[in-house]
Amino acid sequence: MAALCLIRELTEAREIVRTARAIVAFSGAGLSAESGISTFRDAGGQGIWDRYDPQKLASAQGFRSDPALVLDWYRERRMRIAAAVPNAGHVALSPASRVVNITQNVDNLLERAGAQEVTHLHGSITRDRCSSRCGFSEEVDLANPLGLRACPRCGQHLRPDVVWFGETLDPMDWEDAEKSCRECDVLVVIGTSGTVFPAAELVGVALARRVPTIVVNSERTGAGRSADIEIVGKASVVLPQLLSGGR
Ligand code: BV8
Ligand code: ZN
Repeated sequence: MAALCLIRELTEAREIVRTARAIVAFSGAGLSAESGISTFRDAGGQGIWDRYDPQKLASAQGFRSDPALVLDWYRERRMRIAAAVPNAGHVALSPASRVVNITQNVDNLLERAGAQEVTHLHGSITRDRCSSRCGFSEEVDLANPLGLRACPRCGQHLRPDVVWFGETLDPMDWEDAEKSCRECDVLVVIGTSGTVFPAAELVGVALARRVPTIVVNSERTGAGRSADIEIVGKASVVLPQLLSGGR
């Protein structure tokens, strides 16, 4: 029965995508899960980090209280991302699929799959920036990430150029994302629990315009209840079928 539902939902969703003019893909950690990047909810895996709460580590407070611990966490994640390979879900979201990518993810797997102009609402783990915002920032070698170090311009600590809990999103990124969701004619919500705000509010922007909203998630989520179509399946399996239809 479930397989029949999946086929029906996928067929309906493909038709919506096929005829769409402006597709926005709003993604979360589930998009990179099959590339071996643990999600925030499933972070309680076997790794060292299952003893820590990602929300505490991904915070300015956490960095202030133990910068070395937080940077160790980012070091581990950076090396894992360097070793990861974009999965078929990332590839399906590449330029050929006419998709505007807005992601909560800080990894660079969409770019490595060929996607251009990805909006990273929560920043990017590929860069370090000055913790006192003096303006210094630089790309880091994900395969050989450096530890705690001083900003060469002002001497304060450098930190990953990501948005931590309790920090505001980059206004330009937020404005771009909201505008895309106001102008799209279909929103595909991929691999997100919809628990992190204000990012999760983007779904509401599309729903308020009665724009068709398609949720792709390996589990049934709350977002599915308000969406037009909920496809329960893995991103790397569903997205190539959903987006490969061309015009
Ligand atoms: C802010 C960067 C002003 C760091 C991250 C209301 C409005 C505004 C703010 C708040 C608000 N309510 C609460 C807040 C505060 C807070 C917040 O949202 N808290 C939550 C937890 C309640 N928000 C903030 O602090 C934001 N700042 O608004 O500033 C302000 C400040 C304070 C108070 C008010 C206003 C900043 C939030 C940004 C935090 N930074 N990342 C880093 O990554 O190192 S968020 C982090 O969480 C990641 O970006 C990650 O993407 C995200 C987790 O969400 P998901 O992506 O959804 O991942 P998750 O693991 O939860 O779910 C994975 C899903 O995938 C699951 O559904 C699973 O079923 C599915 N899945 C798994 N495998 C697959 C799959 N699906 C498909 N295929 C698969 N194979
Ligand atoms: Zn500085």
